[in-house]
Amino acid sequence: MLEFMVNQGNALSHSTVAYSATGPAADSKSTSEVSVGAIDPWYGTTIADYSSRGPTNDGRTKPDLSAASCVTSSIYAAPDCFNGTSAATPVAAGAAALMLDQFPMMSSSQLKTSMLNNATVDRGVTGTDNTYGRGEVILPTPVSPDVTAPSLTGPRATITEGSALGTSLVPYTVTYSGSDASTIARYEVDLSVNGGAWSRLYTGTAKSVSFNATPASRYQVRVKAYDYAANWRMNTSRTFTVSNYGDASANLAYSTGWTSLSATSAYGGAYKYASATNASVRLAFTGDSVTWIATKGANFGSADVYIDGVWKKTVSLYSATTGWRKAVYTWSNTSGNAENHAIKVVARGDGFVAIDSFLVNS
Ligand SMILES: [Ca+2]
Ligand SMILES: [Ca+2]
Ligand SMILES: [Ca+2]
Repeated sequence: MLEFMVNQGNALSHSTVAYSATGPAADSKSTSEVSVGAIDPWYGTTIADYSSRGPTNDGRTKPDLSAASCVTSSIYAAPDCFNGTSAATPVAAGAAALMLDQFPMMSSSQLKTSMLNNATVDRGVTGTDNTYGRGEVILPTPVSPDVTAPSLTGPRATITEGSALGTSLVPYTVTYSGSDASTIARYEVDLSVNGGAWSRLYTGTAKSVSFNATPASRYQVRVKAYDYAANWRMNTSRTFTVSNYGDASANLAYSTGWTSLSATSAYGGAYKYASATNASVRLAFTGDSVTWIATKGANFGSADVYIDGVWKKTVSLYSATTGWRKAVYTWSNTSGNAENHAIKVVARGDGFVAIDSFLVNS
């Protein structure tokens, strides 16, 4: 049904649903949009008869909230007042601006959620309704502003265990962790290569990010953690580089019984393998982490890995399909600084064990 009416004697208007606008002024499906009902007068608790009711034509509850209307100002002095949802909307916007001033890192949709959850008082029927929305905007008692920067551990960069190397590139994972009383709003992670300018690697709330490193290049990562009040702390890693100790490296001390095999898919074009129980290889290195690169396959078995003579893990190289350049094991020290350590791989005798390379982060 189409109804026509005369609006204050000035213009011919039409209405489709009682109390409802003929069309939306903005996309009310937007997660950042706030539809505001008018409580008139401002000192009352009752919705104005002119304030649009929900639901929307597609059944969503509206308005989102309500705010005071019929307010006085330098322009609208008592006994006159500025009314309508035209007045209620800037009242809600002013409250939103105050909340944003306290927590400037909130996104618009987070601000909307925070307003609904923390700055409304229920009106009308209990709970969210199609007349008042979540309720009337009443700002809570101000809390002491957060002026404390987040705490931040890391960043720490290590070769990604379980990954497959490229023919040259080495997948790295950068980890870090922040905490804050008003929670972490976001991290910004930057990467510098060979002392060059910082480039943005990541922005978001995840506590790790990946990048590919080239052996012998020098890297630095830095992480900036923001809380919602826009306090921040930034930590920068030391400069690090990945050193490749290939299967034929003179630094690798092999027991007897190892055979070298050329394979174009292997890292550096070759790997060594052994199958005898206790066939072993040892690498003494200086770094903060070491990664064993191996070939995997159906005839492959497992090996025990020791760091500085202490058993760490039994690693299986079995795979139904052949896997090349696999980072099968990564060990990291606790300090994050380059130290002298040794890794030893000892075959368990249940199949082939492959040494393709050891990569050291130094
Ligand atoms: Ca209600
Ligand atoms: Ca803080
Ligand atoms: Ca190799």
